[in-house]
Amino acid sequence: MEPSGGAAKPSKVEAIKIASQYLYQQIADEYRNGLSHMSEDAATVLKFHGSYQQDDRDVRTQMKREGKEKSFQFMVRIRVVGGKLTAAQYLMADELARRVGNDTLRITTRQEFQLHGVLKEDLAYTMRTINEALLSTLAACGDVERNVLCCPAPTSDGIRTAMQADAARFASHCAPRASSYWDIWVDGEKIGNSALPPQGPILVPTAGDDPVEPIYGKAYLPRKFKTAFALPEDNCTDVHANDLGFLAVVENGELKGYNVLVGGGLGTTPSAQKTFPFLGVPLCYVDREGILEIGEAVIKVFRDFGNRSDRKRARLKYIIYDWGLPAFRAKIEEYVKHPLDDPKPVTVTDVDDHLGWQEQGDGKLSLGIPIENGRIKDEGTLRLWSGLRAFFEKYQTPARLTCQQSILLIDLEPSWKREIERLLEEYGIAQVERVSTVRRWSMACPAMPTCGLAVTEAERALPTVMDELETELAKIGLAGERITVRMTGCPNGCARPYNCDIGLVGRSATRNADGSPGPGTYTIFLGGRSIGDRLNVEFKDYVPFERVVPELAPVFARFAADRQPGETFGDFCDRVGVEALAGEPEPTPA
Ligand code: SRM
Ligand code: SF4
Repeated sequence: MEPSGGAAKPSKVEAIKIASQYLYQQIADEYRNGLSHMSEDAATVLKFHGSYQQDDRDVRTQMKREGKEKSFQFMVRIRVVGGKLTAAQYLMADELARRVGNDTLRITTRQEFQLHGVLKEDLAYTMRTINEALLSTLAACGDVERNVLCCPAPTSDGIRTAMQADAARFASHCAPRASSYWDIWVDGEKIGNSALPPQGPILVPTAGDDPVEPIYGKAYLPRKFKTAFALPEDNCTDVHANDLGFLAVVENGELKGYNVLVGGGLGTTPSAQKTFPFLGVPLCYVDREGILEIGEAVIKVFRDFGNRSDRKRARLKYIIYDWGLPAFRAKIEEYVKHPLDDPKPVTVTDVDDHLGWQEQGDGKLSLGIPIENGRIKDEGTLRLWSGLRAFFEKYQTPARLTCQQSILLIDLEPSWKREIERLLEEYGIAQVERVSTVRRWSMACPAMPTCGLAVTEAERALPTVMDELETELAKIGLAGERITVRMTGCPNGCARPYNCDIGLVGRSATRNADGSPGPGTYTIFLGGRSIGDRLNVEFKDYVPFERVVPELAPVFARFAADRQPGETFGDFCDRVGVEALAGEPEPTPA
C-alpha cells in the first residue's frame, strides 16, 4: 500500500510542521514581537497549541474601507477530556472570558470551551491561567488526536465511570510528547494536566517512530484525528462522526470492551466530488485493555498512509474508502502483529441529552441545562453567564460539558433542588421543560463573525429558524416530536449537520439591498436520524434563509398524515425518499 496521496508533492503545511521543530519555532519567534497578529506559518503551528487566529468579520469591510488592518483576535479552545470540569475550572474559564475574551464562553460540539476575541498580547497569560487550573489547550486543534469524547453523564452504574476512565487513559496516551507547549507558554513547567501525563510506553513500535514524538513523528498527522467513546443506548457523543469510535460492549452489567469503528468524518467541499461525509464502520472488537494498542495502530496507519499532498483528502475516511475495509484491517493487523477479533453484534440504538433533573444513583442529582447553541452569555433577561457563575461560586460542585453544547451540573444534594431552581429563575435561565423539543435538540456552529470559513450565519440565525419551526410544528401537532436540526455556516460540518434529521448547511452569501451582508442561502438535508447512524440526503439547495421553514412545511404535513406508528421524522423521510419529498407542493394557507 502506498500513501493515499501517492508520490505527489507534500502540501505547504507539511513543510511548516517540520520547520516548527516539534511545534516550537515560529511561535517562539513571533508571540512576543509586538504585532497584533502572526504570520501564516506561525498561525498554522499555533493551532496545535489550541488557538486560531481570526478577525472580527462584522467589521472587516469597514476596516478595509478605512485603510486599517483587520481586527485580529484569537479563539482559544480549552481541552476538556470527556467534558469533565471542576467548579474552579469553570470559574477560571468564566474569568478569562471576562478579562481577555468577549464576555461569552462557548461550549463546543466536542464538549470543550472556546474563548473568542482574545488579543495576541493576552495569549501567554491565557494559556498559563488555563494550565494553572490543570487544564490545557495543547492539541485542542491541529493535525493530532483532538479532544477525546465520552458520555458525560455522572450515572454511578459503574459502566459510564469505567468508560470515562478509558477515555482519559486514551487521551493521555495520545497527547503530543514534545515540550514546546510548556516551554513557550508556561516557562517549561508541566504544571499538571488531566489530558496529559502519564503517557505510558508505545505499544505498537514501528521502524518509523520518532524519538520525540513516537506516535506522531516530526510532521505530526496528515490532518486532524478524532475519537469518541459511546454506549449503544446512548450515542450522545455521535460516535459514527469520528475517525475512531469505541462503542461499548456491556455484558452482565459490566463494561467488557468495545466495537472499534473507523473512518467517520463529515467535512466536505460540494464542488469537489472527491470529498464527502462518511460514517465510521465497524473494524473489530477489543477488550478494555486493548484500546491503547488498537488506537495507536489506527493513528499510525493514518500517519504513514494518509494523504499529505491534498489536505482536502487527508482524513482517515479516504484511506478506508480508497483501500476498502478488508485491506485497511489487514494493515492494522500488520501493525499490531496479531489477528483482530470480529466486531460484536452491537449497534447504536438511542441517544440521551442528559438534560433536566436526573438521579445519579448515588443519592445525588444532576441537572442538565440547555444552552442555546452552546453560547454562555448575558443577553436581556436571560443571564446565563452571570447565573452559572453565581451557581459555581455558591455550590463549588463539578460540571460536565455535553456534545450537544450543553452543561450538566452534577453531584447536587437533593435538598438543594428548590434553592437551585430559584437561583436559576432569578437569572432567567429556563430549565429544559420550558424549552421546546425542537430547540432542545438543535445545534449551530459559531460561523459569523469569528469563523474565517463561514459563508453564512449559523449561531446567530438558528434562533429565528427555531421560532418559526416551533410555530409550524405546533400548528400540526408535532411539538413533542424529537427532531434534530443542525445548522452550519459552511459545508465543513462542525455542528454535525449530515447525520441528523434536518441539516441546514450554509451555501452562499447574499447581500441586502443596501449592500450589507444578507442572511445567505442554505442546503437542506433530510433523512438522517437523531441517533446519528445514517447520513442524510440533499433535499433542496440554495434555499434563501427566509424560505427554509416554508420549504420544510409540506414535509412536516405529510409526515403528520402518513407516518407509520412510532416512526420518527428522519425514518419517515428515509422511507418515503427525500427526492420524492422534494417534489411536494406547499400546503395552501387555511
Ligand atoms: Fe470544526 C474548522 C469550529 C467541531 C469539521 N471548526 C473549524 C474552525 C476552527 C474554522 C477554521 O478552521 O478556521 C471553526 C472555528 C469557529 C469559531 O469561530 O470558533 C470550527 N468545529 C468548530 C466548533 C467550535 C463548532 C461548534 O459549534 O461547537 C467545534 C469545536 C469542537 C472541539 O471542541 O474540538 C467543531 N468541526 C467540528 C466537527 C464535529 C465533531 O468533530 O464532532 C466537525 C465534523 C467532523 C469532522 O471532523 O469531520 C468539524 N471544522 C471541521 C472542518 C472540516 C474538516 C474536514 O475533514 O474537511 C473544518 C475545516 C478544516 O479543518 O479545514 C473545521
Ligand atoms: Fe466555521 Fe464552517 Fe465550522 Fe461553521 S461549519 S464553524 S462556518 S468551519
